[in-house]
Amino acid sequence: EATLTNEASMKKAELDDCPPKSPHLRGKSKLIFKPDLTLEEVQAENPKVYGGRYHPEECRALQRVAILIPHRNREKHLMYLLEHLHPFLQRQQLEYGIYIIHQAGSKKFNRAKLLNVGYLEALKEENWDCFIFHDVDLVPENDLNLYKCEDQPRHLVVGRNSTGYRLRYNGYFGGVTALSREQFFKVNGFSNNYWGWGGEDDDLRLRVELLRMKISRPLPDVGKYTMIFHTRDRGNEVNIERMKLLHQVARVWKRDGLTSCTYKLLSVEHNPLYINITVDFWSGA
Ligand code: UD2
Ligand code: MN
Repeated sequence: EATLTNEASMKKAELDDCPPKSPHLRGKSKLIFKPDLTLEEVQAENPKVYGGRYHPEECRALQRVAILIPHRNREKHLMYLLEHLHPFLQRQQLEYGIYIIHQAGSKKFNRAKLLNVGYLEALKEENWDCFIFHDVDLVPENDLNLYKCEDQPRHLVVGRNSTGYRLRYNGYFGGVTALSREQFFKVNGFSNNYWGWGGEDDDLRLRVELLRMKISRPLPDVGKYTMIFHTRDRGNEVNIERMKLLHQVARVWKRDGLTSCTYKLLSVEHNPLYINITVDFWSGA
């Protein structure tokens, strides 16, 4: 087994770098969500993905990218996202892994803390260059929207179908964001204290600004997403504490984040199309 792994990585090292612009990009495409789609079909459409990971065969990818998706009870959304995201990322010639971070139990949902867990756990298996923090229900419409990191944090959702494809408000940093390993480490990740809906994305923006980084975005025509319709989930009710929390970011960010993220890891499973990490935030605490 050790020899096999060595041979595989030697083969990768011999390849030339992928070109700055992938020849496989298509631009905008019409998204279709087949009502009777199954995960087996998505698997059959993606024979080159192993254990949730892929790397181009023809060249050495410019970045290694981990896609982190917070999840609970959205299986259908997850299936549609996987169906679209795998070919999308492959057309971009990226080396990538898709991680689903699943919150066990039915207590209040914590998107931000799940994403901290994803970052910490993904780095245990690969030194990823770039992290994409991705809602499960947002499907990118244009493959010119590159899922890689730059010298400043990026916000990839300029608009979506449900809001007329306009930025929701100035400074909005929700939905899908790209931060390099170093950028996310510098801001100490997300806050762990946002339980329920809202605020955690603004908190991350404030951290980024406190560290004098500048957020960049793709052009409106490129940063387009379809959000699969949903209502507010049970266990993710609006967080009425969020304004109070947002007022203390500058004071607490150094001790609330990656450095204070405690959790109980229940399982890490390498499924064909994604790596599933299940965590519990309460047991023993
Ligand atoms: C917005 C933001 C989102 C986040 C949220 C506030 C956009 C496009 N998205 O999403 O990034 O800031 O507001 O917290 O602006 N989830 C589950 N199961 C649940 C609840 C949530 O899997 O029971 C995950 C899932 O990945 C979902 C995400 O959390 O996409 C955000 O939750 P939402 O979709 O209910 O919130 P939404 O659309 O207002
Ligand atoms: Mn949503």
